[in-house]
Order: sequence, then C-alpha cells, then structure tokens
Amino acid sequence: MAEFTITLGNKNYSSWSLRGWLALKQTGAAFEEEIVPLDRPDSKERILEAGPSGRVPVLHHGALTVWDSLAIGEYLAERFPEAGLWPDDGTARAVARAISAEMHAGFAALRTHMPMDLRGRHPGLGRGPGVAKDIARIDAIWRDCRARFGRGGDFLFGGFTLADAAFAPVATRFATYDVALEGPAAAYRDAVLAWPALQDWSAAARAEPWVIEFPELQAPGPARR
Ligand SMILES: N[C@@H](CCC(=O)N[C@@H](CS)C(=O)NCC(=O)O)C(=O)O
Repeated sequence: MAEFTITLGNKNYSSWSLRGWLALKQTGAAFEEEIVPLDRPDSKERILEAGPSGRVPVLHHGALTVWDSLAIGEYLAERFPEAGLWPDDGTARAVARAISAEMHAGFAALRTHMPMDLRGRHPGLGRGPGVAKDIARIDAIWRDCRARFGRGGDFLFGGFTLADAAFAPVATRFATYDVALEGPAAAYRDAVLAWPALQDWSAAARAEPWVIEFPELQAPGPARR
C-alpha cells in the first residue's frame, strides 16, 4: 500500500481536488487515489468518511488526515523540501503565498460562472457579472509574476510551485470558455496545460463516465453573447 492516499472529486469537475493532487504529484511520492463522484445522493456521506470538512481533496498519511488544498500543499512542502513546492527565494515565496491565498479566498465570480469542466468546450459562455474583473486581475498576476520571478522556467516562479497548482484550474477554464489572453499570460496558460501532470489528470477526466449539468451553461441568456 502506498504511503499516501488522496480522496478526490471527479477529475473533470473538481478544481480543488486538482490543486491538491498536483501538489502531491509534484513530490514524486507514491500515492493511491480514491475518487468520490460529486453531486450524487451519497457524495456527502462518502466525503465525510474521508475527512471532517465534508469537502475534497483530503490527504491521508498514516494516521494523519489533512483536508483543504492549501493545508495539503503546506504539509507536503514541509515533508518534501526538495520538491520546490514553494520558491527558494524569500521574496518570491511571499508573493507565491499571497497569490495562492488570493486564489483560495477570491475570484468568486469566475468560480461561480465558469465551473471547471475539463473535457467541455463552452466558448463565449460563463461571462457572468464580475467575471471580466476576475479575468483581468488573474491576467495581471500572471504577467507580473512571469516578469519578476519567472526567468528560471515556464511557470510563475520559474519551476512548478503551489502557486501554479492554485492557478491550474483557471488555465483549464480559460481553455474551456475560450478566454482571450495575449503574450506572457497566453504562454503561461499553455505551459500549464502542457504540464505532464496536468495532461495525466485531463486524460483521466476525459475517461470518467459521470456528467454534471450546470444550468448556467444550458440556458440561453446574456452570458452567451
Ligand atoms: N477550501 C477547500 C475547498 C474544497 C471544495 O470546495 N471542494 C469541493 C469540490 S471542488 C467539494 O468538496 N464539494 C462537495 C461538497 O461541497 O459537498 C479546499 O481548498 O480544499
């Protein structure tokens, strides 16, 4: 049995699960996955068997249970310092934590109106109130980090960090909803989408049988224009 087990929601839909899973994948540790399909009659009960918050992802390490993607990332960063989950440089690390926290606590409009649907393509949809402002702020974060800290690689702080895990489900949404980006922001989105771990996750998402219908993506309305 692997040292770690991570409980996840559907890979097509569960953005927080993707963040926790990318962090664990980046450590190189062996792990097992338990998938609990979301939005089904028994989902809550099954998630509560995995962790006390009733939310996924949940990481199990021996007798320890860690819930919440941010806490999972921090735990793994402590356990695997060689994995570079946070930037080495103190200034870069502070900014990486700030933007990860901003993602964790914010961008409600984008998360509400553009639900993650990895294998779906909904060009032009999802433009609900506040989404354009969220997109502009994310575009600014990506450009700023790439310019100030990105010289050592293709990610926000060069190599892949927890900040990239935090924004990975945003990169997939920008592809799903065909959000126009330019220059360094577009290049960064493409680097995230091409990341082998994200490709692995996406392939698994495409193979999943479960479908969740989002009313916002069905009904005609202003968001479709
Ligand atoms: N702050 C949490 C959010 C976790 C979260 O909202 N997960 C969703 C799936 S993406 C969930 O568990 N939904 C099931 C439910 O609320 O019943 C984290 O970062 O892990």
